[in-house]
Amino acid sequence: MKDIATRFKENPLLSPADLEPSTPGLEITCLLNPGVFTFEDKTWLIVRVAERPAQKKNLLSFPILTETGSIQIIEIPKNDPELKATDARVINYKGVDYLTTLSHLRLLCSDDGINFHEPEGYQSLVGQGMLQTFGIEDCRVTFIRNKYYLTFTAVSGNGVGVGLRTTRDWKSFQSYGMILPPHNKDCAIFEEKINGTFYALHRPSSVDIGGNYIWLAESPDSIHWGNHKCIIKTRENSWDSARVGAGASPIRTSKGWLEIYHAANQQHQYCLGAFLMDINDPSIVIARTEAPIMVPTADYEVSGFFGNVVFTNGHIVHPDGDTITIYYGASDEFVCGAKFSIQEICSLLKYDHA
Ligand code: MAN
Repeated sequence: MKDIATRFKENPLLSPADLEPSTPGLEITCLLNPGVFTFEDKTWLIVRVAERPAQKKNLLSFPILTETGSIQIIEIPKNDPELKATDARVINYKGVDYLTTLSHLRLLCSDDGINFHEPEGYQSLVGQGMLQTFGIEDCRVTFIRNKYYLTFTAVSGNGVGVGLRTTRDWKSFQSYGMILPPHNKDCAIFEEKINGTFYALHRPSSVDIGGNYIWLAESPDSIHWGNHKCIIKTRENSWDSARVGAGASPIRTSKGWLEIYHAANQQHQYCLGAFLMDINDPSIVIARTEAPIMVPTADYEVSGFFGNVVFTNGHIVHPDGDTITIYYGASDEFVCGAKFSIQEICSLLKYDHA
């Protein structure tokens, strides 16, 4: 299927072998889903680094964090009848779910938006406490008034929720624990307050009635969220039939807030689409793309740790006001870049399909 993304010819920009593992005995299995921001005139990625030990033939092994922050390795014989391992990303053992890798977040920067390196003097962000023992993932970065707000997925045996940390200098961080409890992820705070109120998109999941839909919430302080509204649902028999989730913060355009979102179908293929919200009241969805704007087609998107995935949670809007570079995770293993035109995305919005 054709899409409207102009992929960087340098893709993949980053592969697991490009960085050093955090800890002796672990390997980087996946580099994926970077949050994106500008700081000191450079483009920065806060990339998800997913690690595990080198896998032995008959053993499945993965790290988890203890509540005090040390790493513990769990090893399970592959032929154990109590092991259910059908998804590369998550397993169930003796009735308990685990992730097959442990993720932390690492800072990279670049002068040209293509070649990234790890600058000296900046530390990784790692899981802290009992709600992040399976790691932290997929960070969105929102910049409001000299402060960066980091919303990320916090995973533990207690469930998957949204954590918040803030920083001004990327060296010291303030942690606010879990701001949206399980099951919730894909949280992106708007880069402007509307009438003095913070807004965020997020993705609670309902196991029985309901589904995996995008919701909007309001907050007086970015920590306490309320007035939740469900604004974007999955569509039957479509590329976005199983799960939908927000990408990065919405982009202000003359037509409204433009959000690029990801969605999976029943076969776990992840594509990108877009929708438009009213500029003064983002709970009003004005329009939505019918077809995806990006579909996994390149080799590095089709095959990898978890193939057929393009997933974005970070972008840069260029000074021309029309070009955006999205950075994205390809097949849950590589970090890639692609350019879009905001006008072209807007031309594909269907005003009667919201
Ligand atoms: C899903 C996938 C994984 C992720 C977990 C926890 O299984 O998105 O990549 O690690 O959720 O967030």
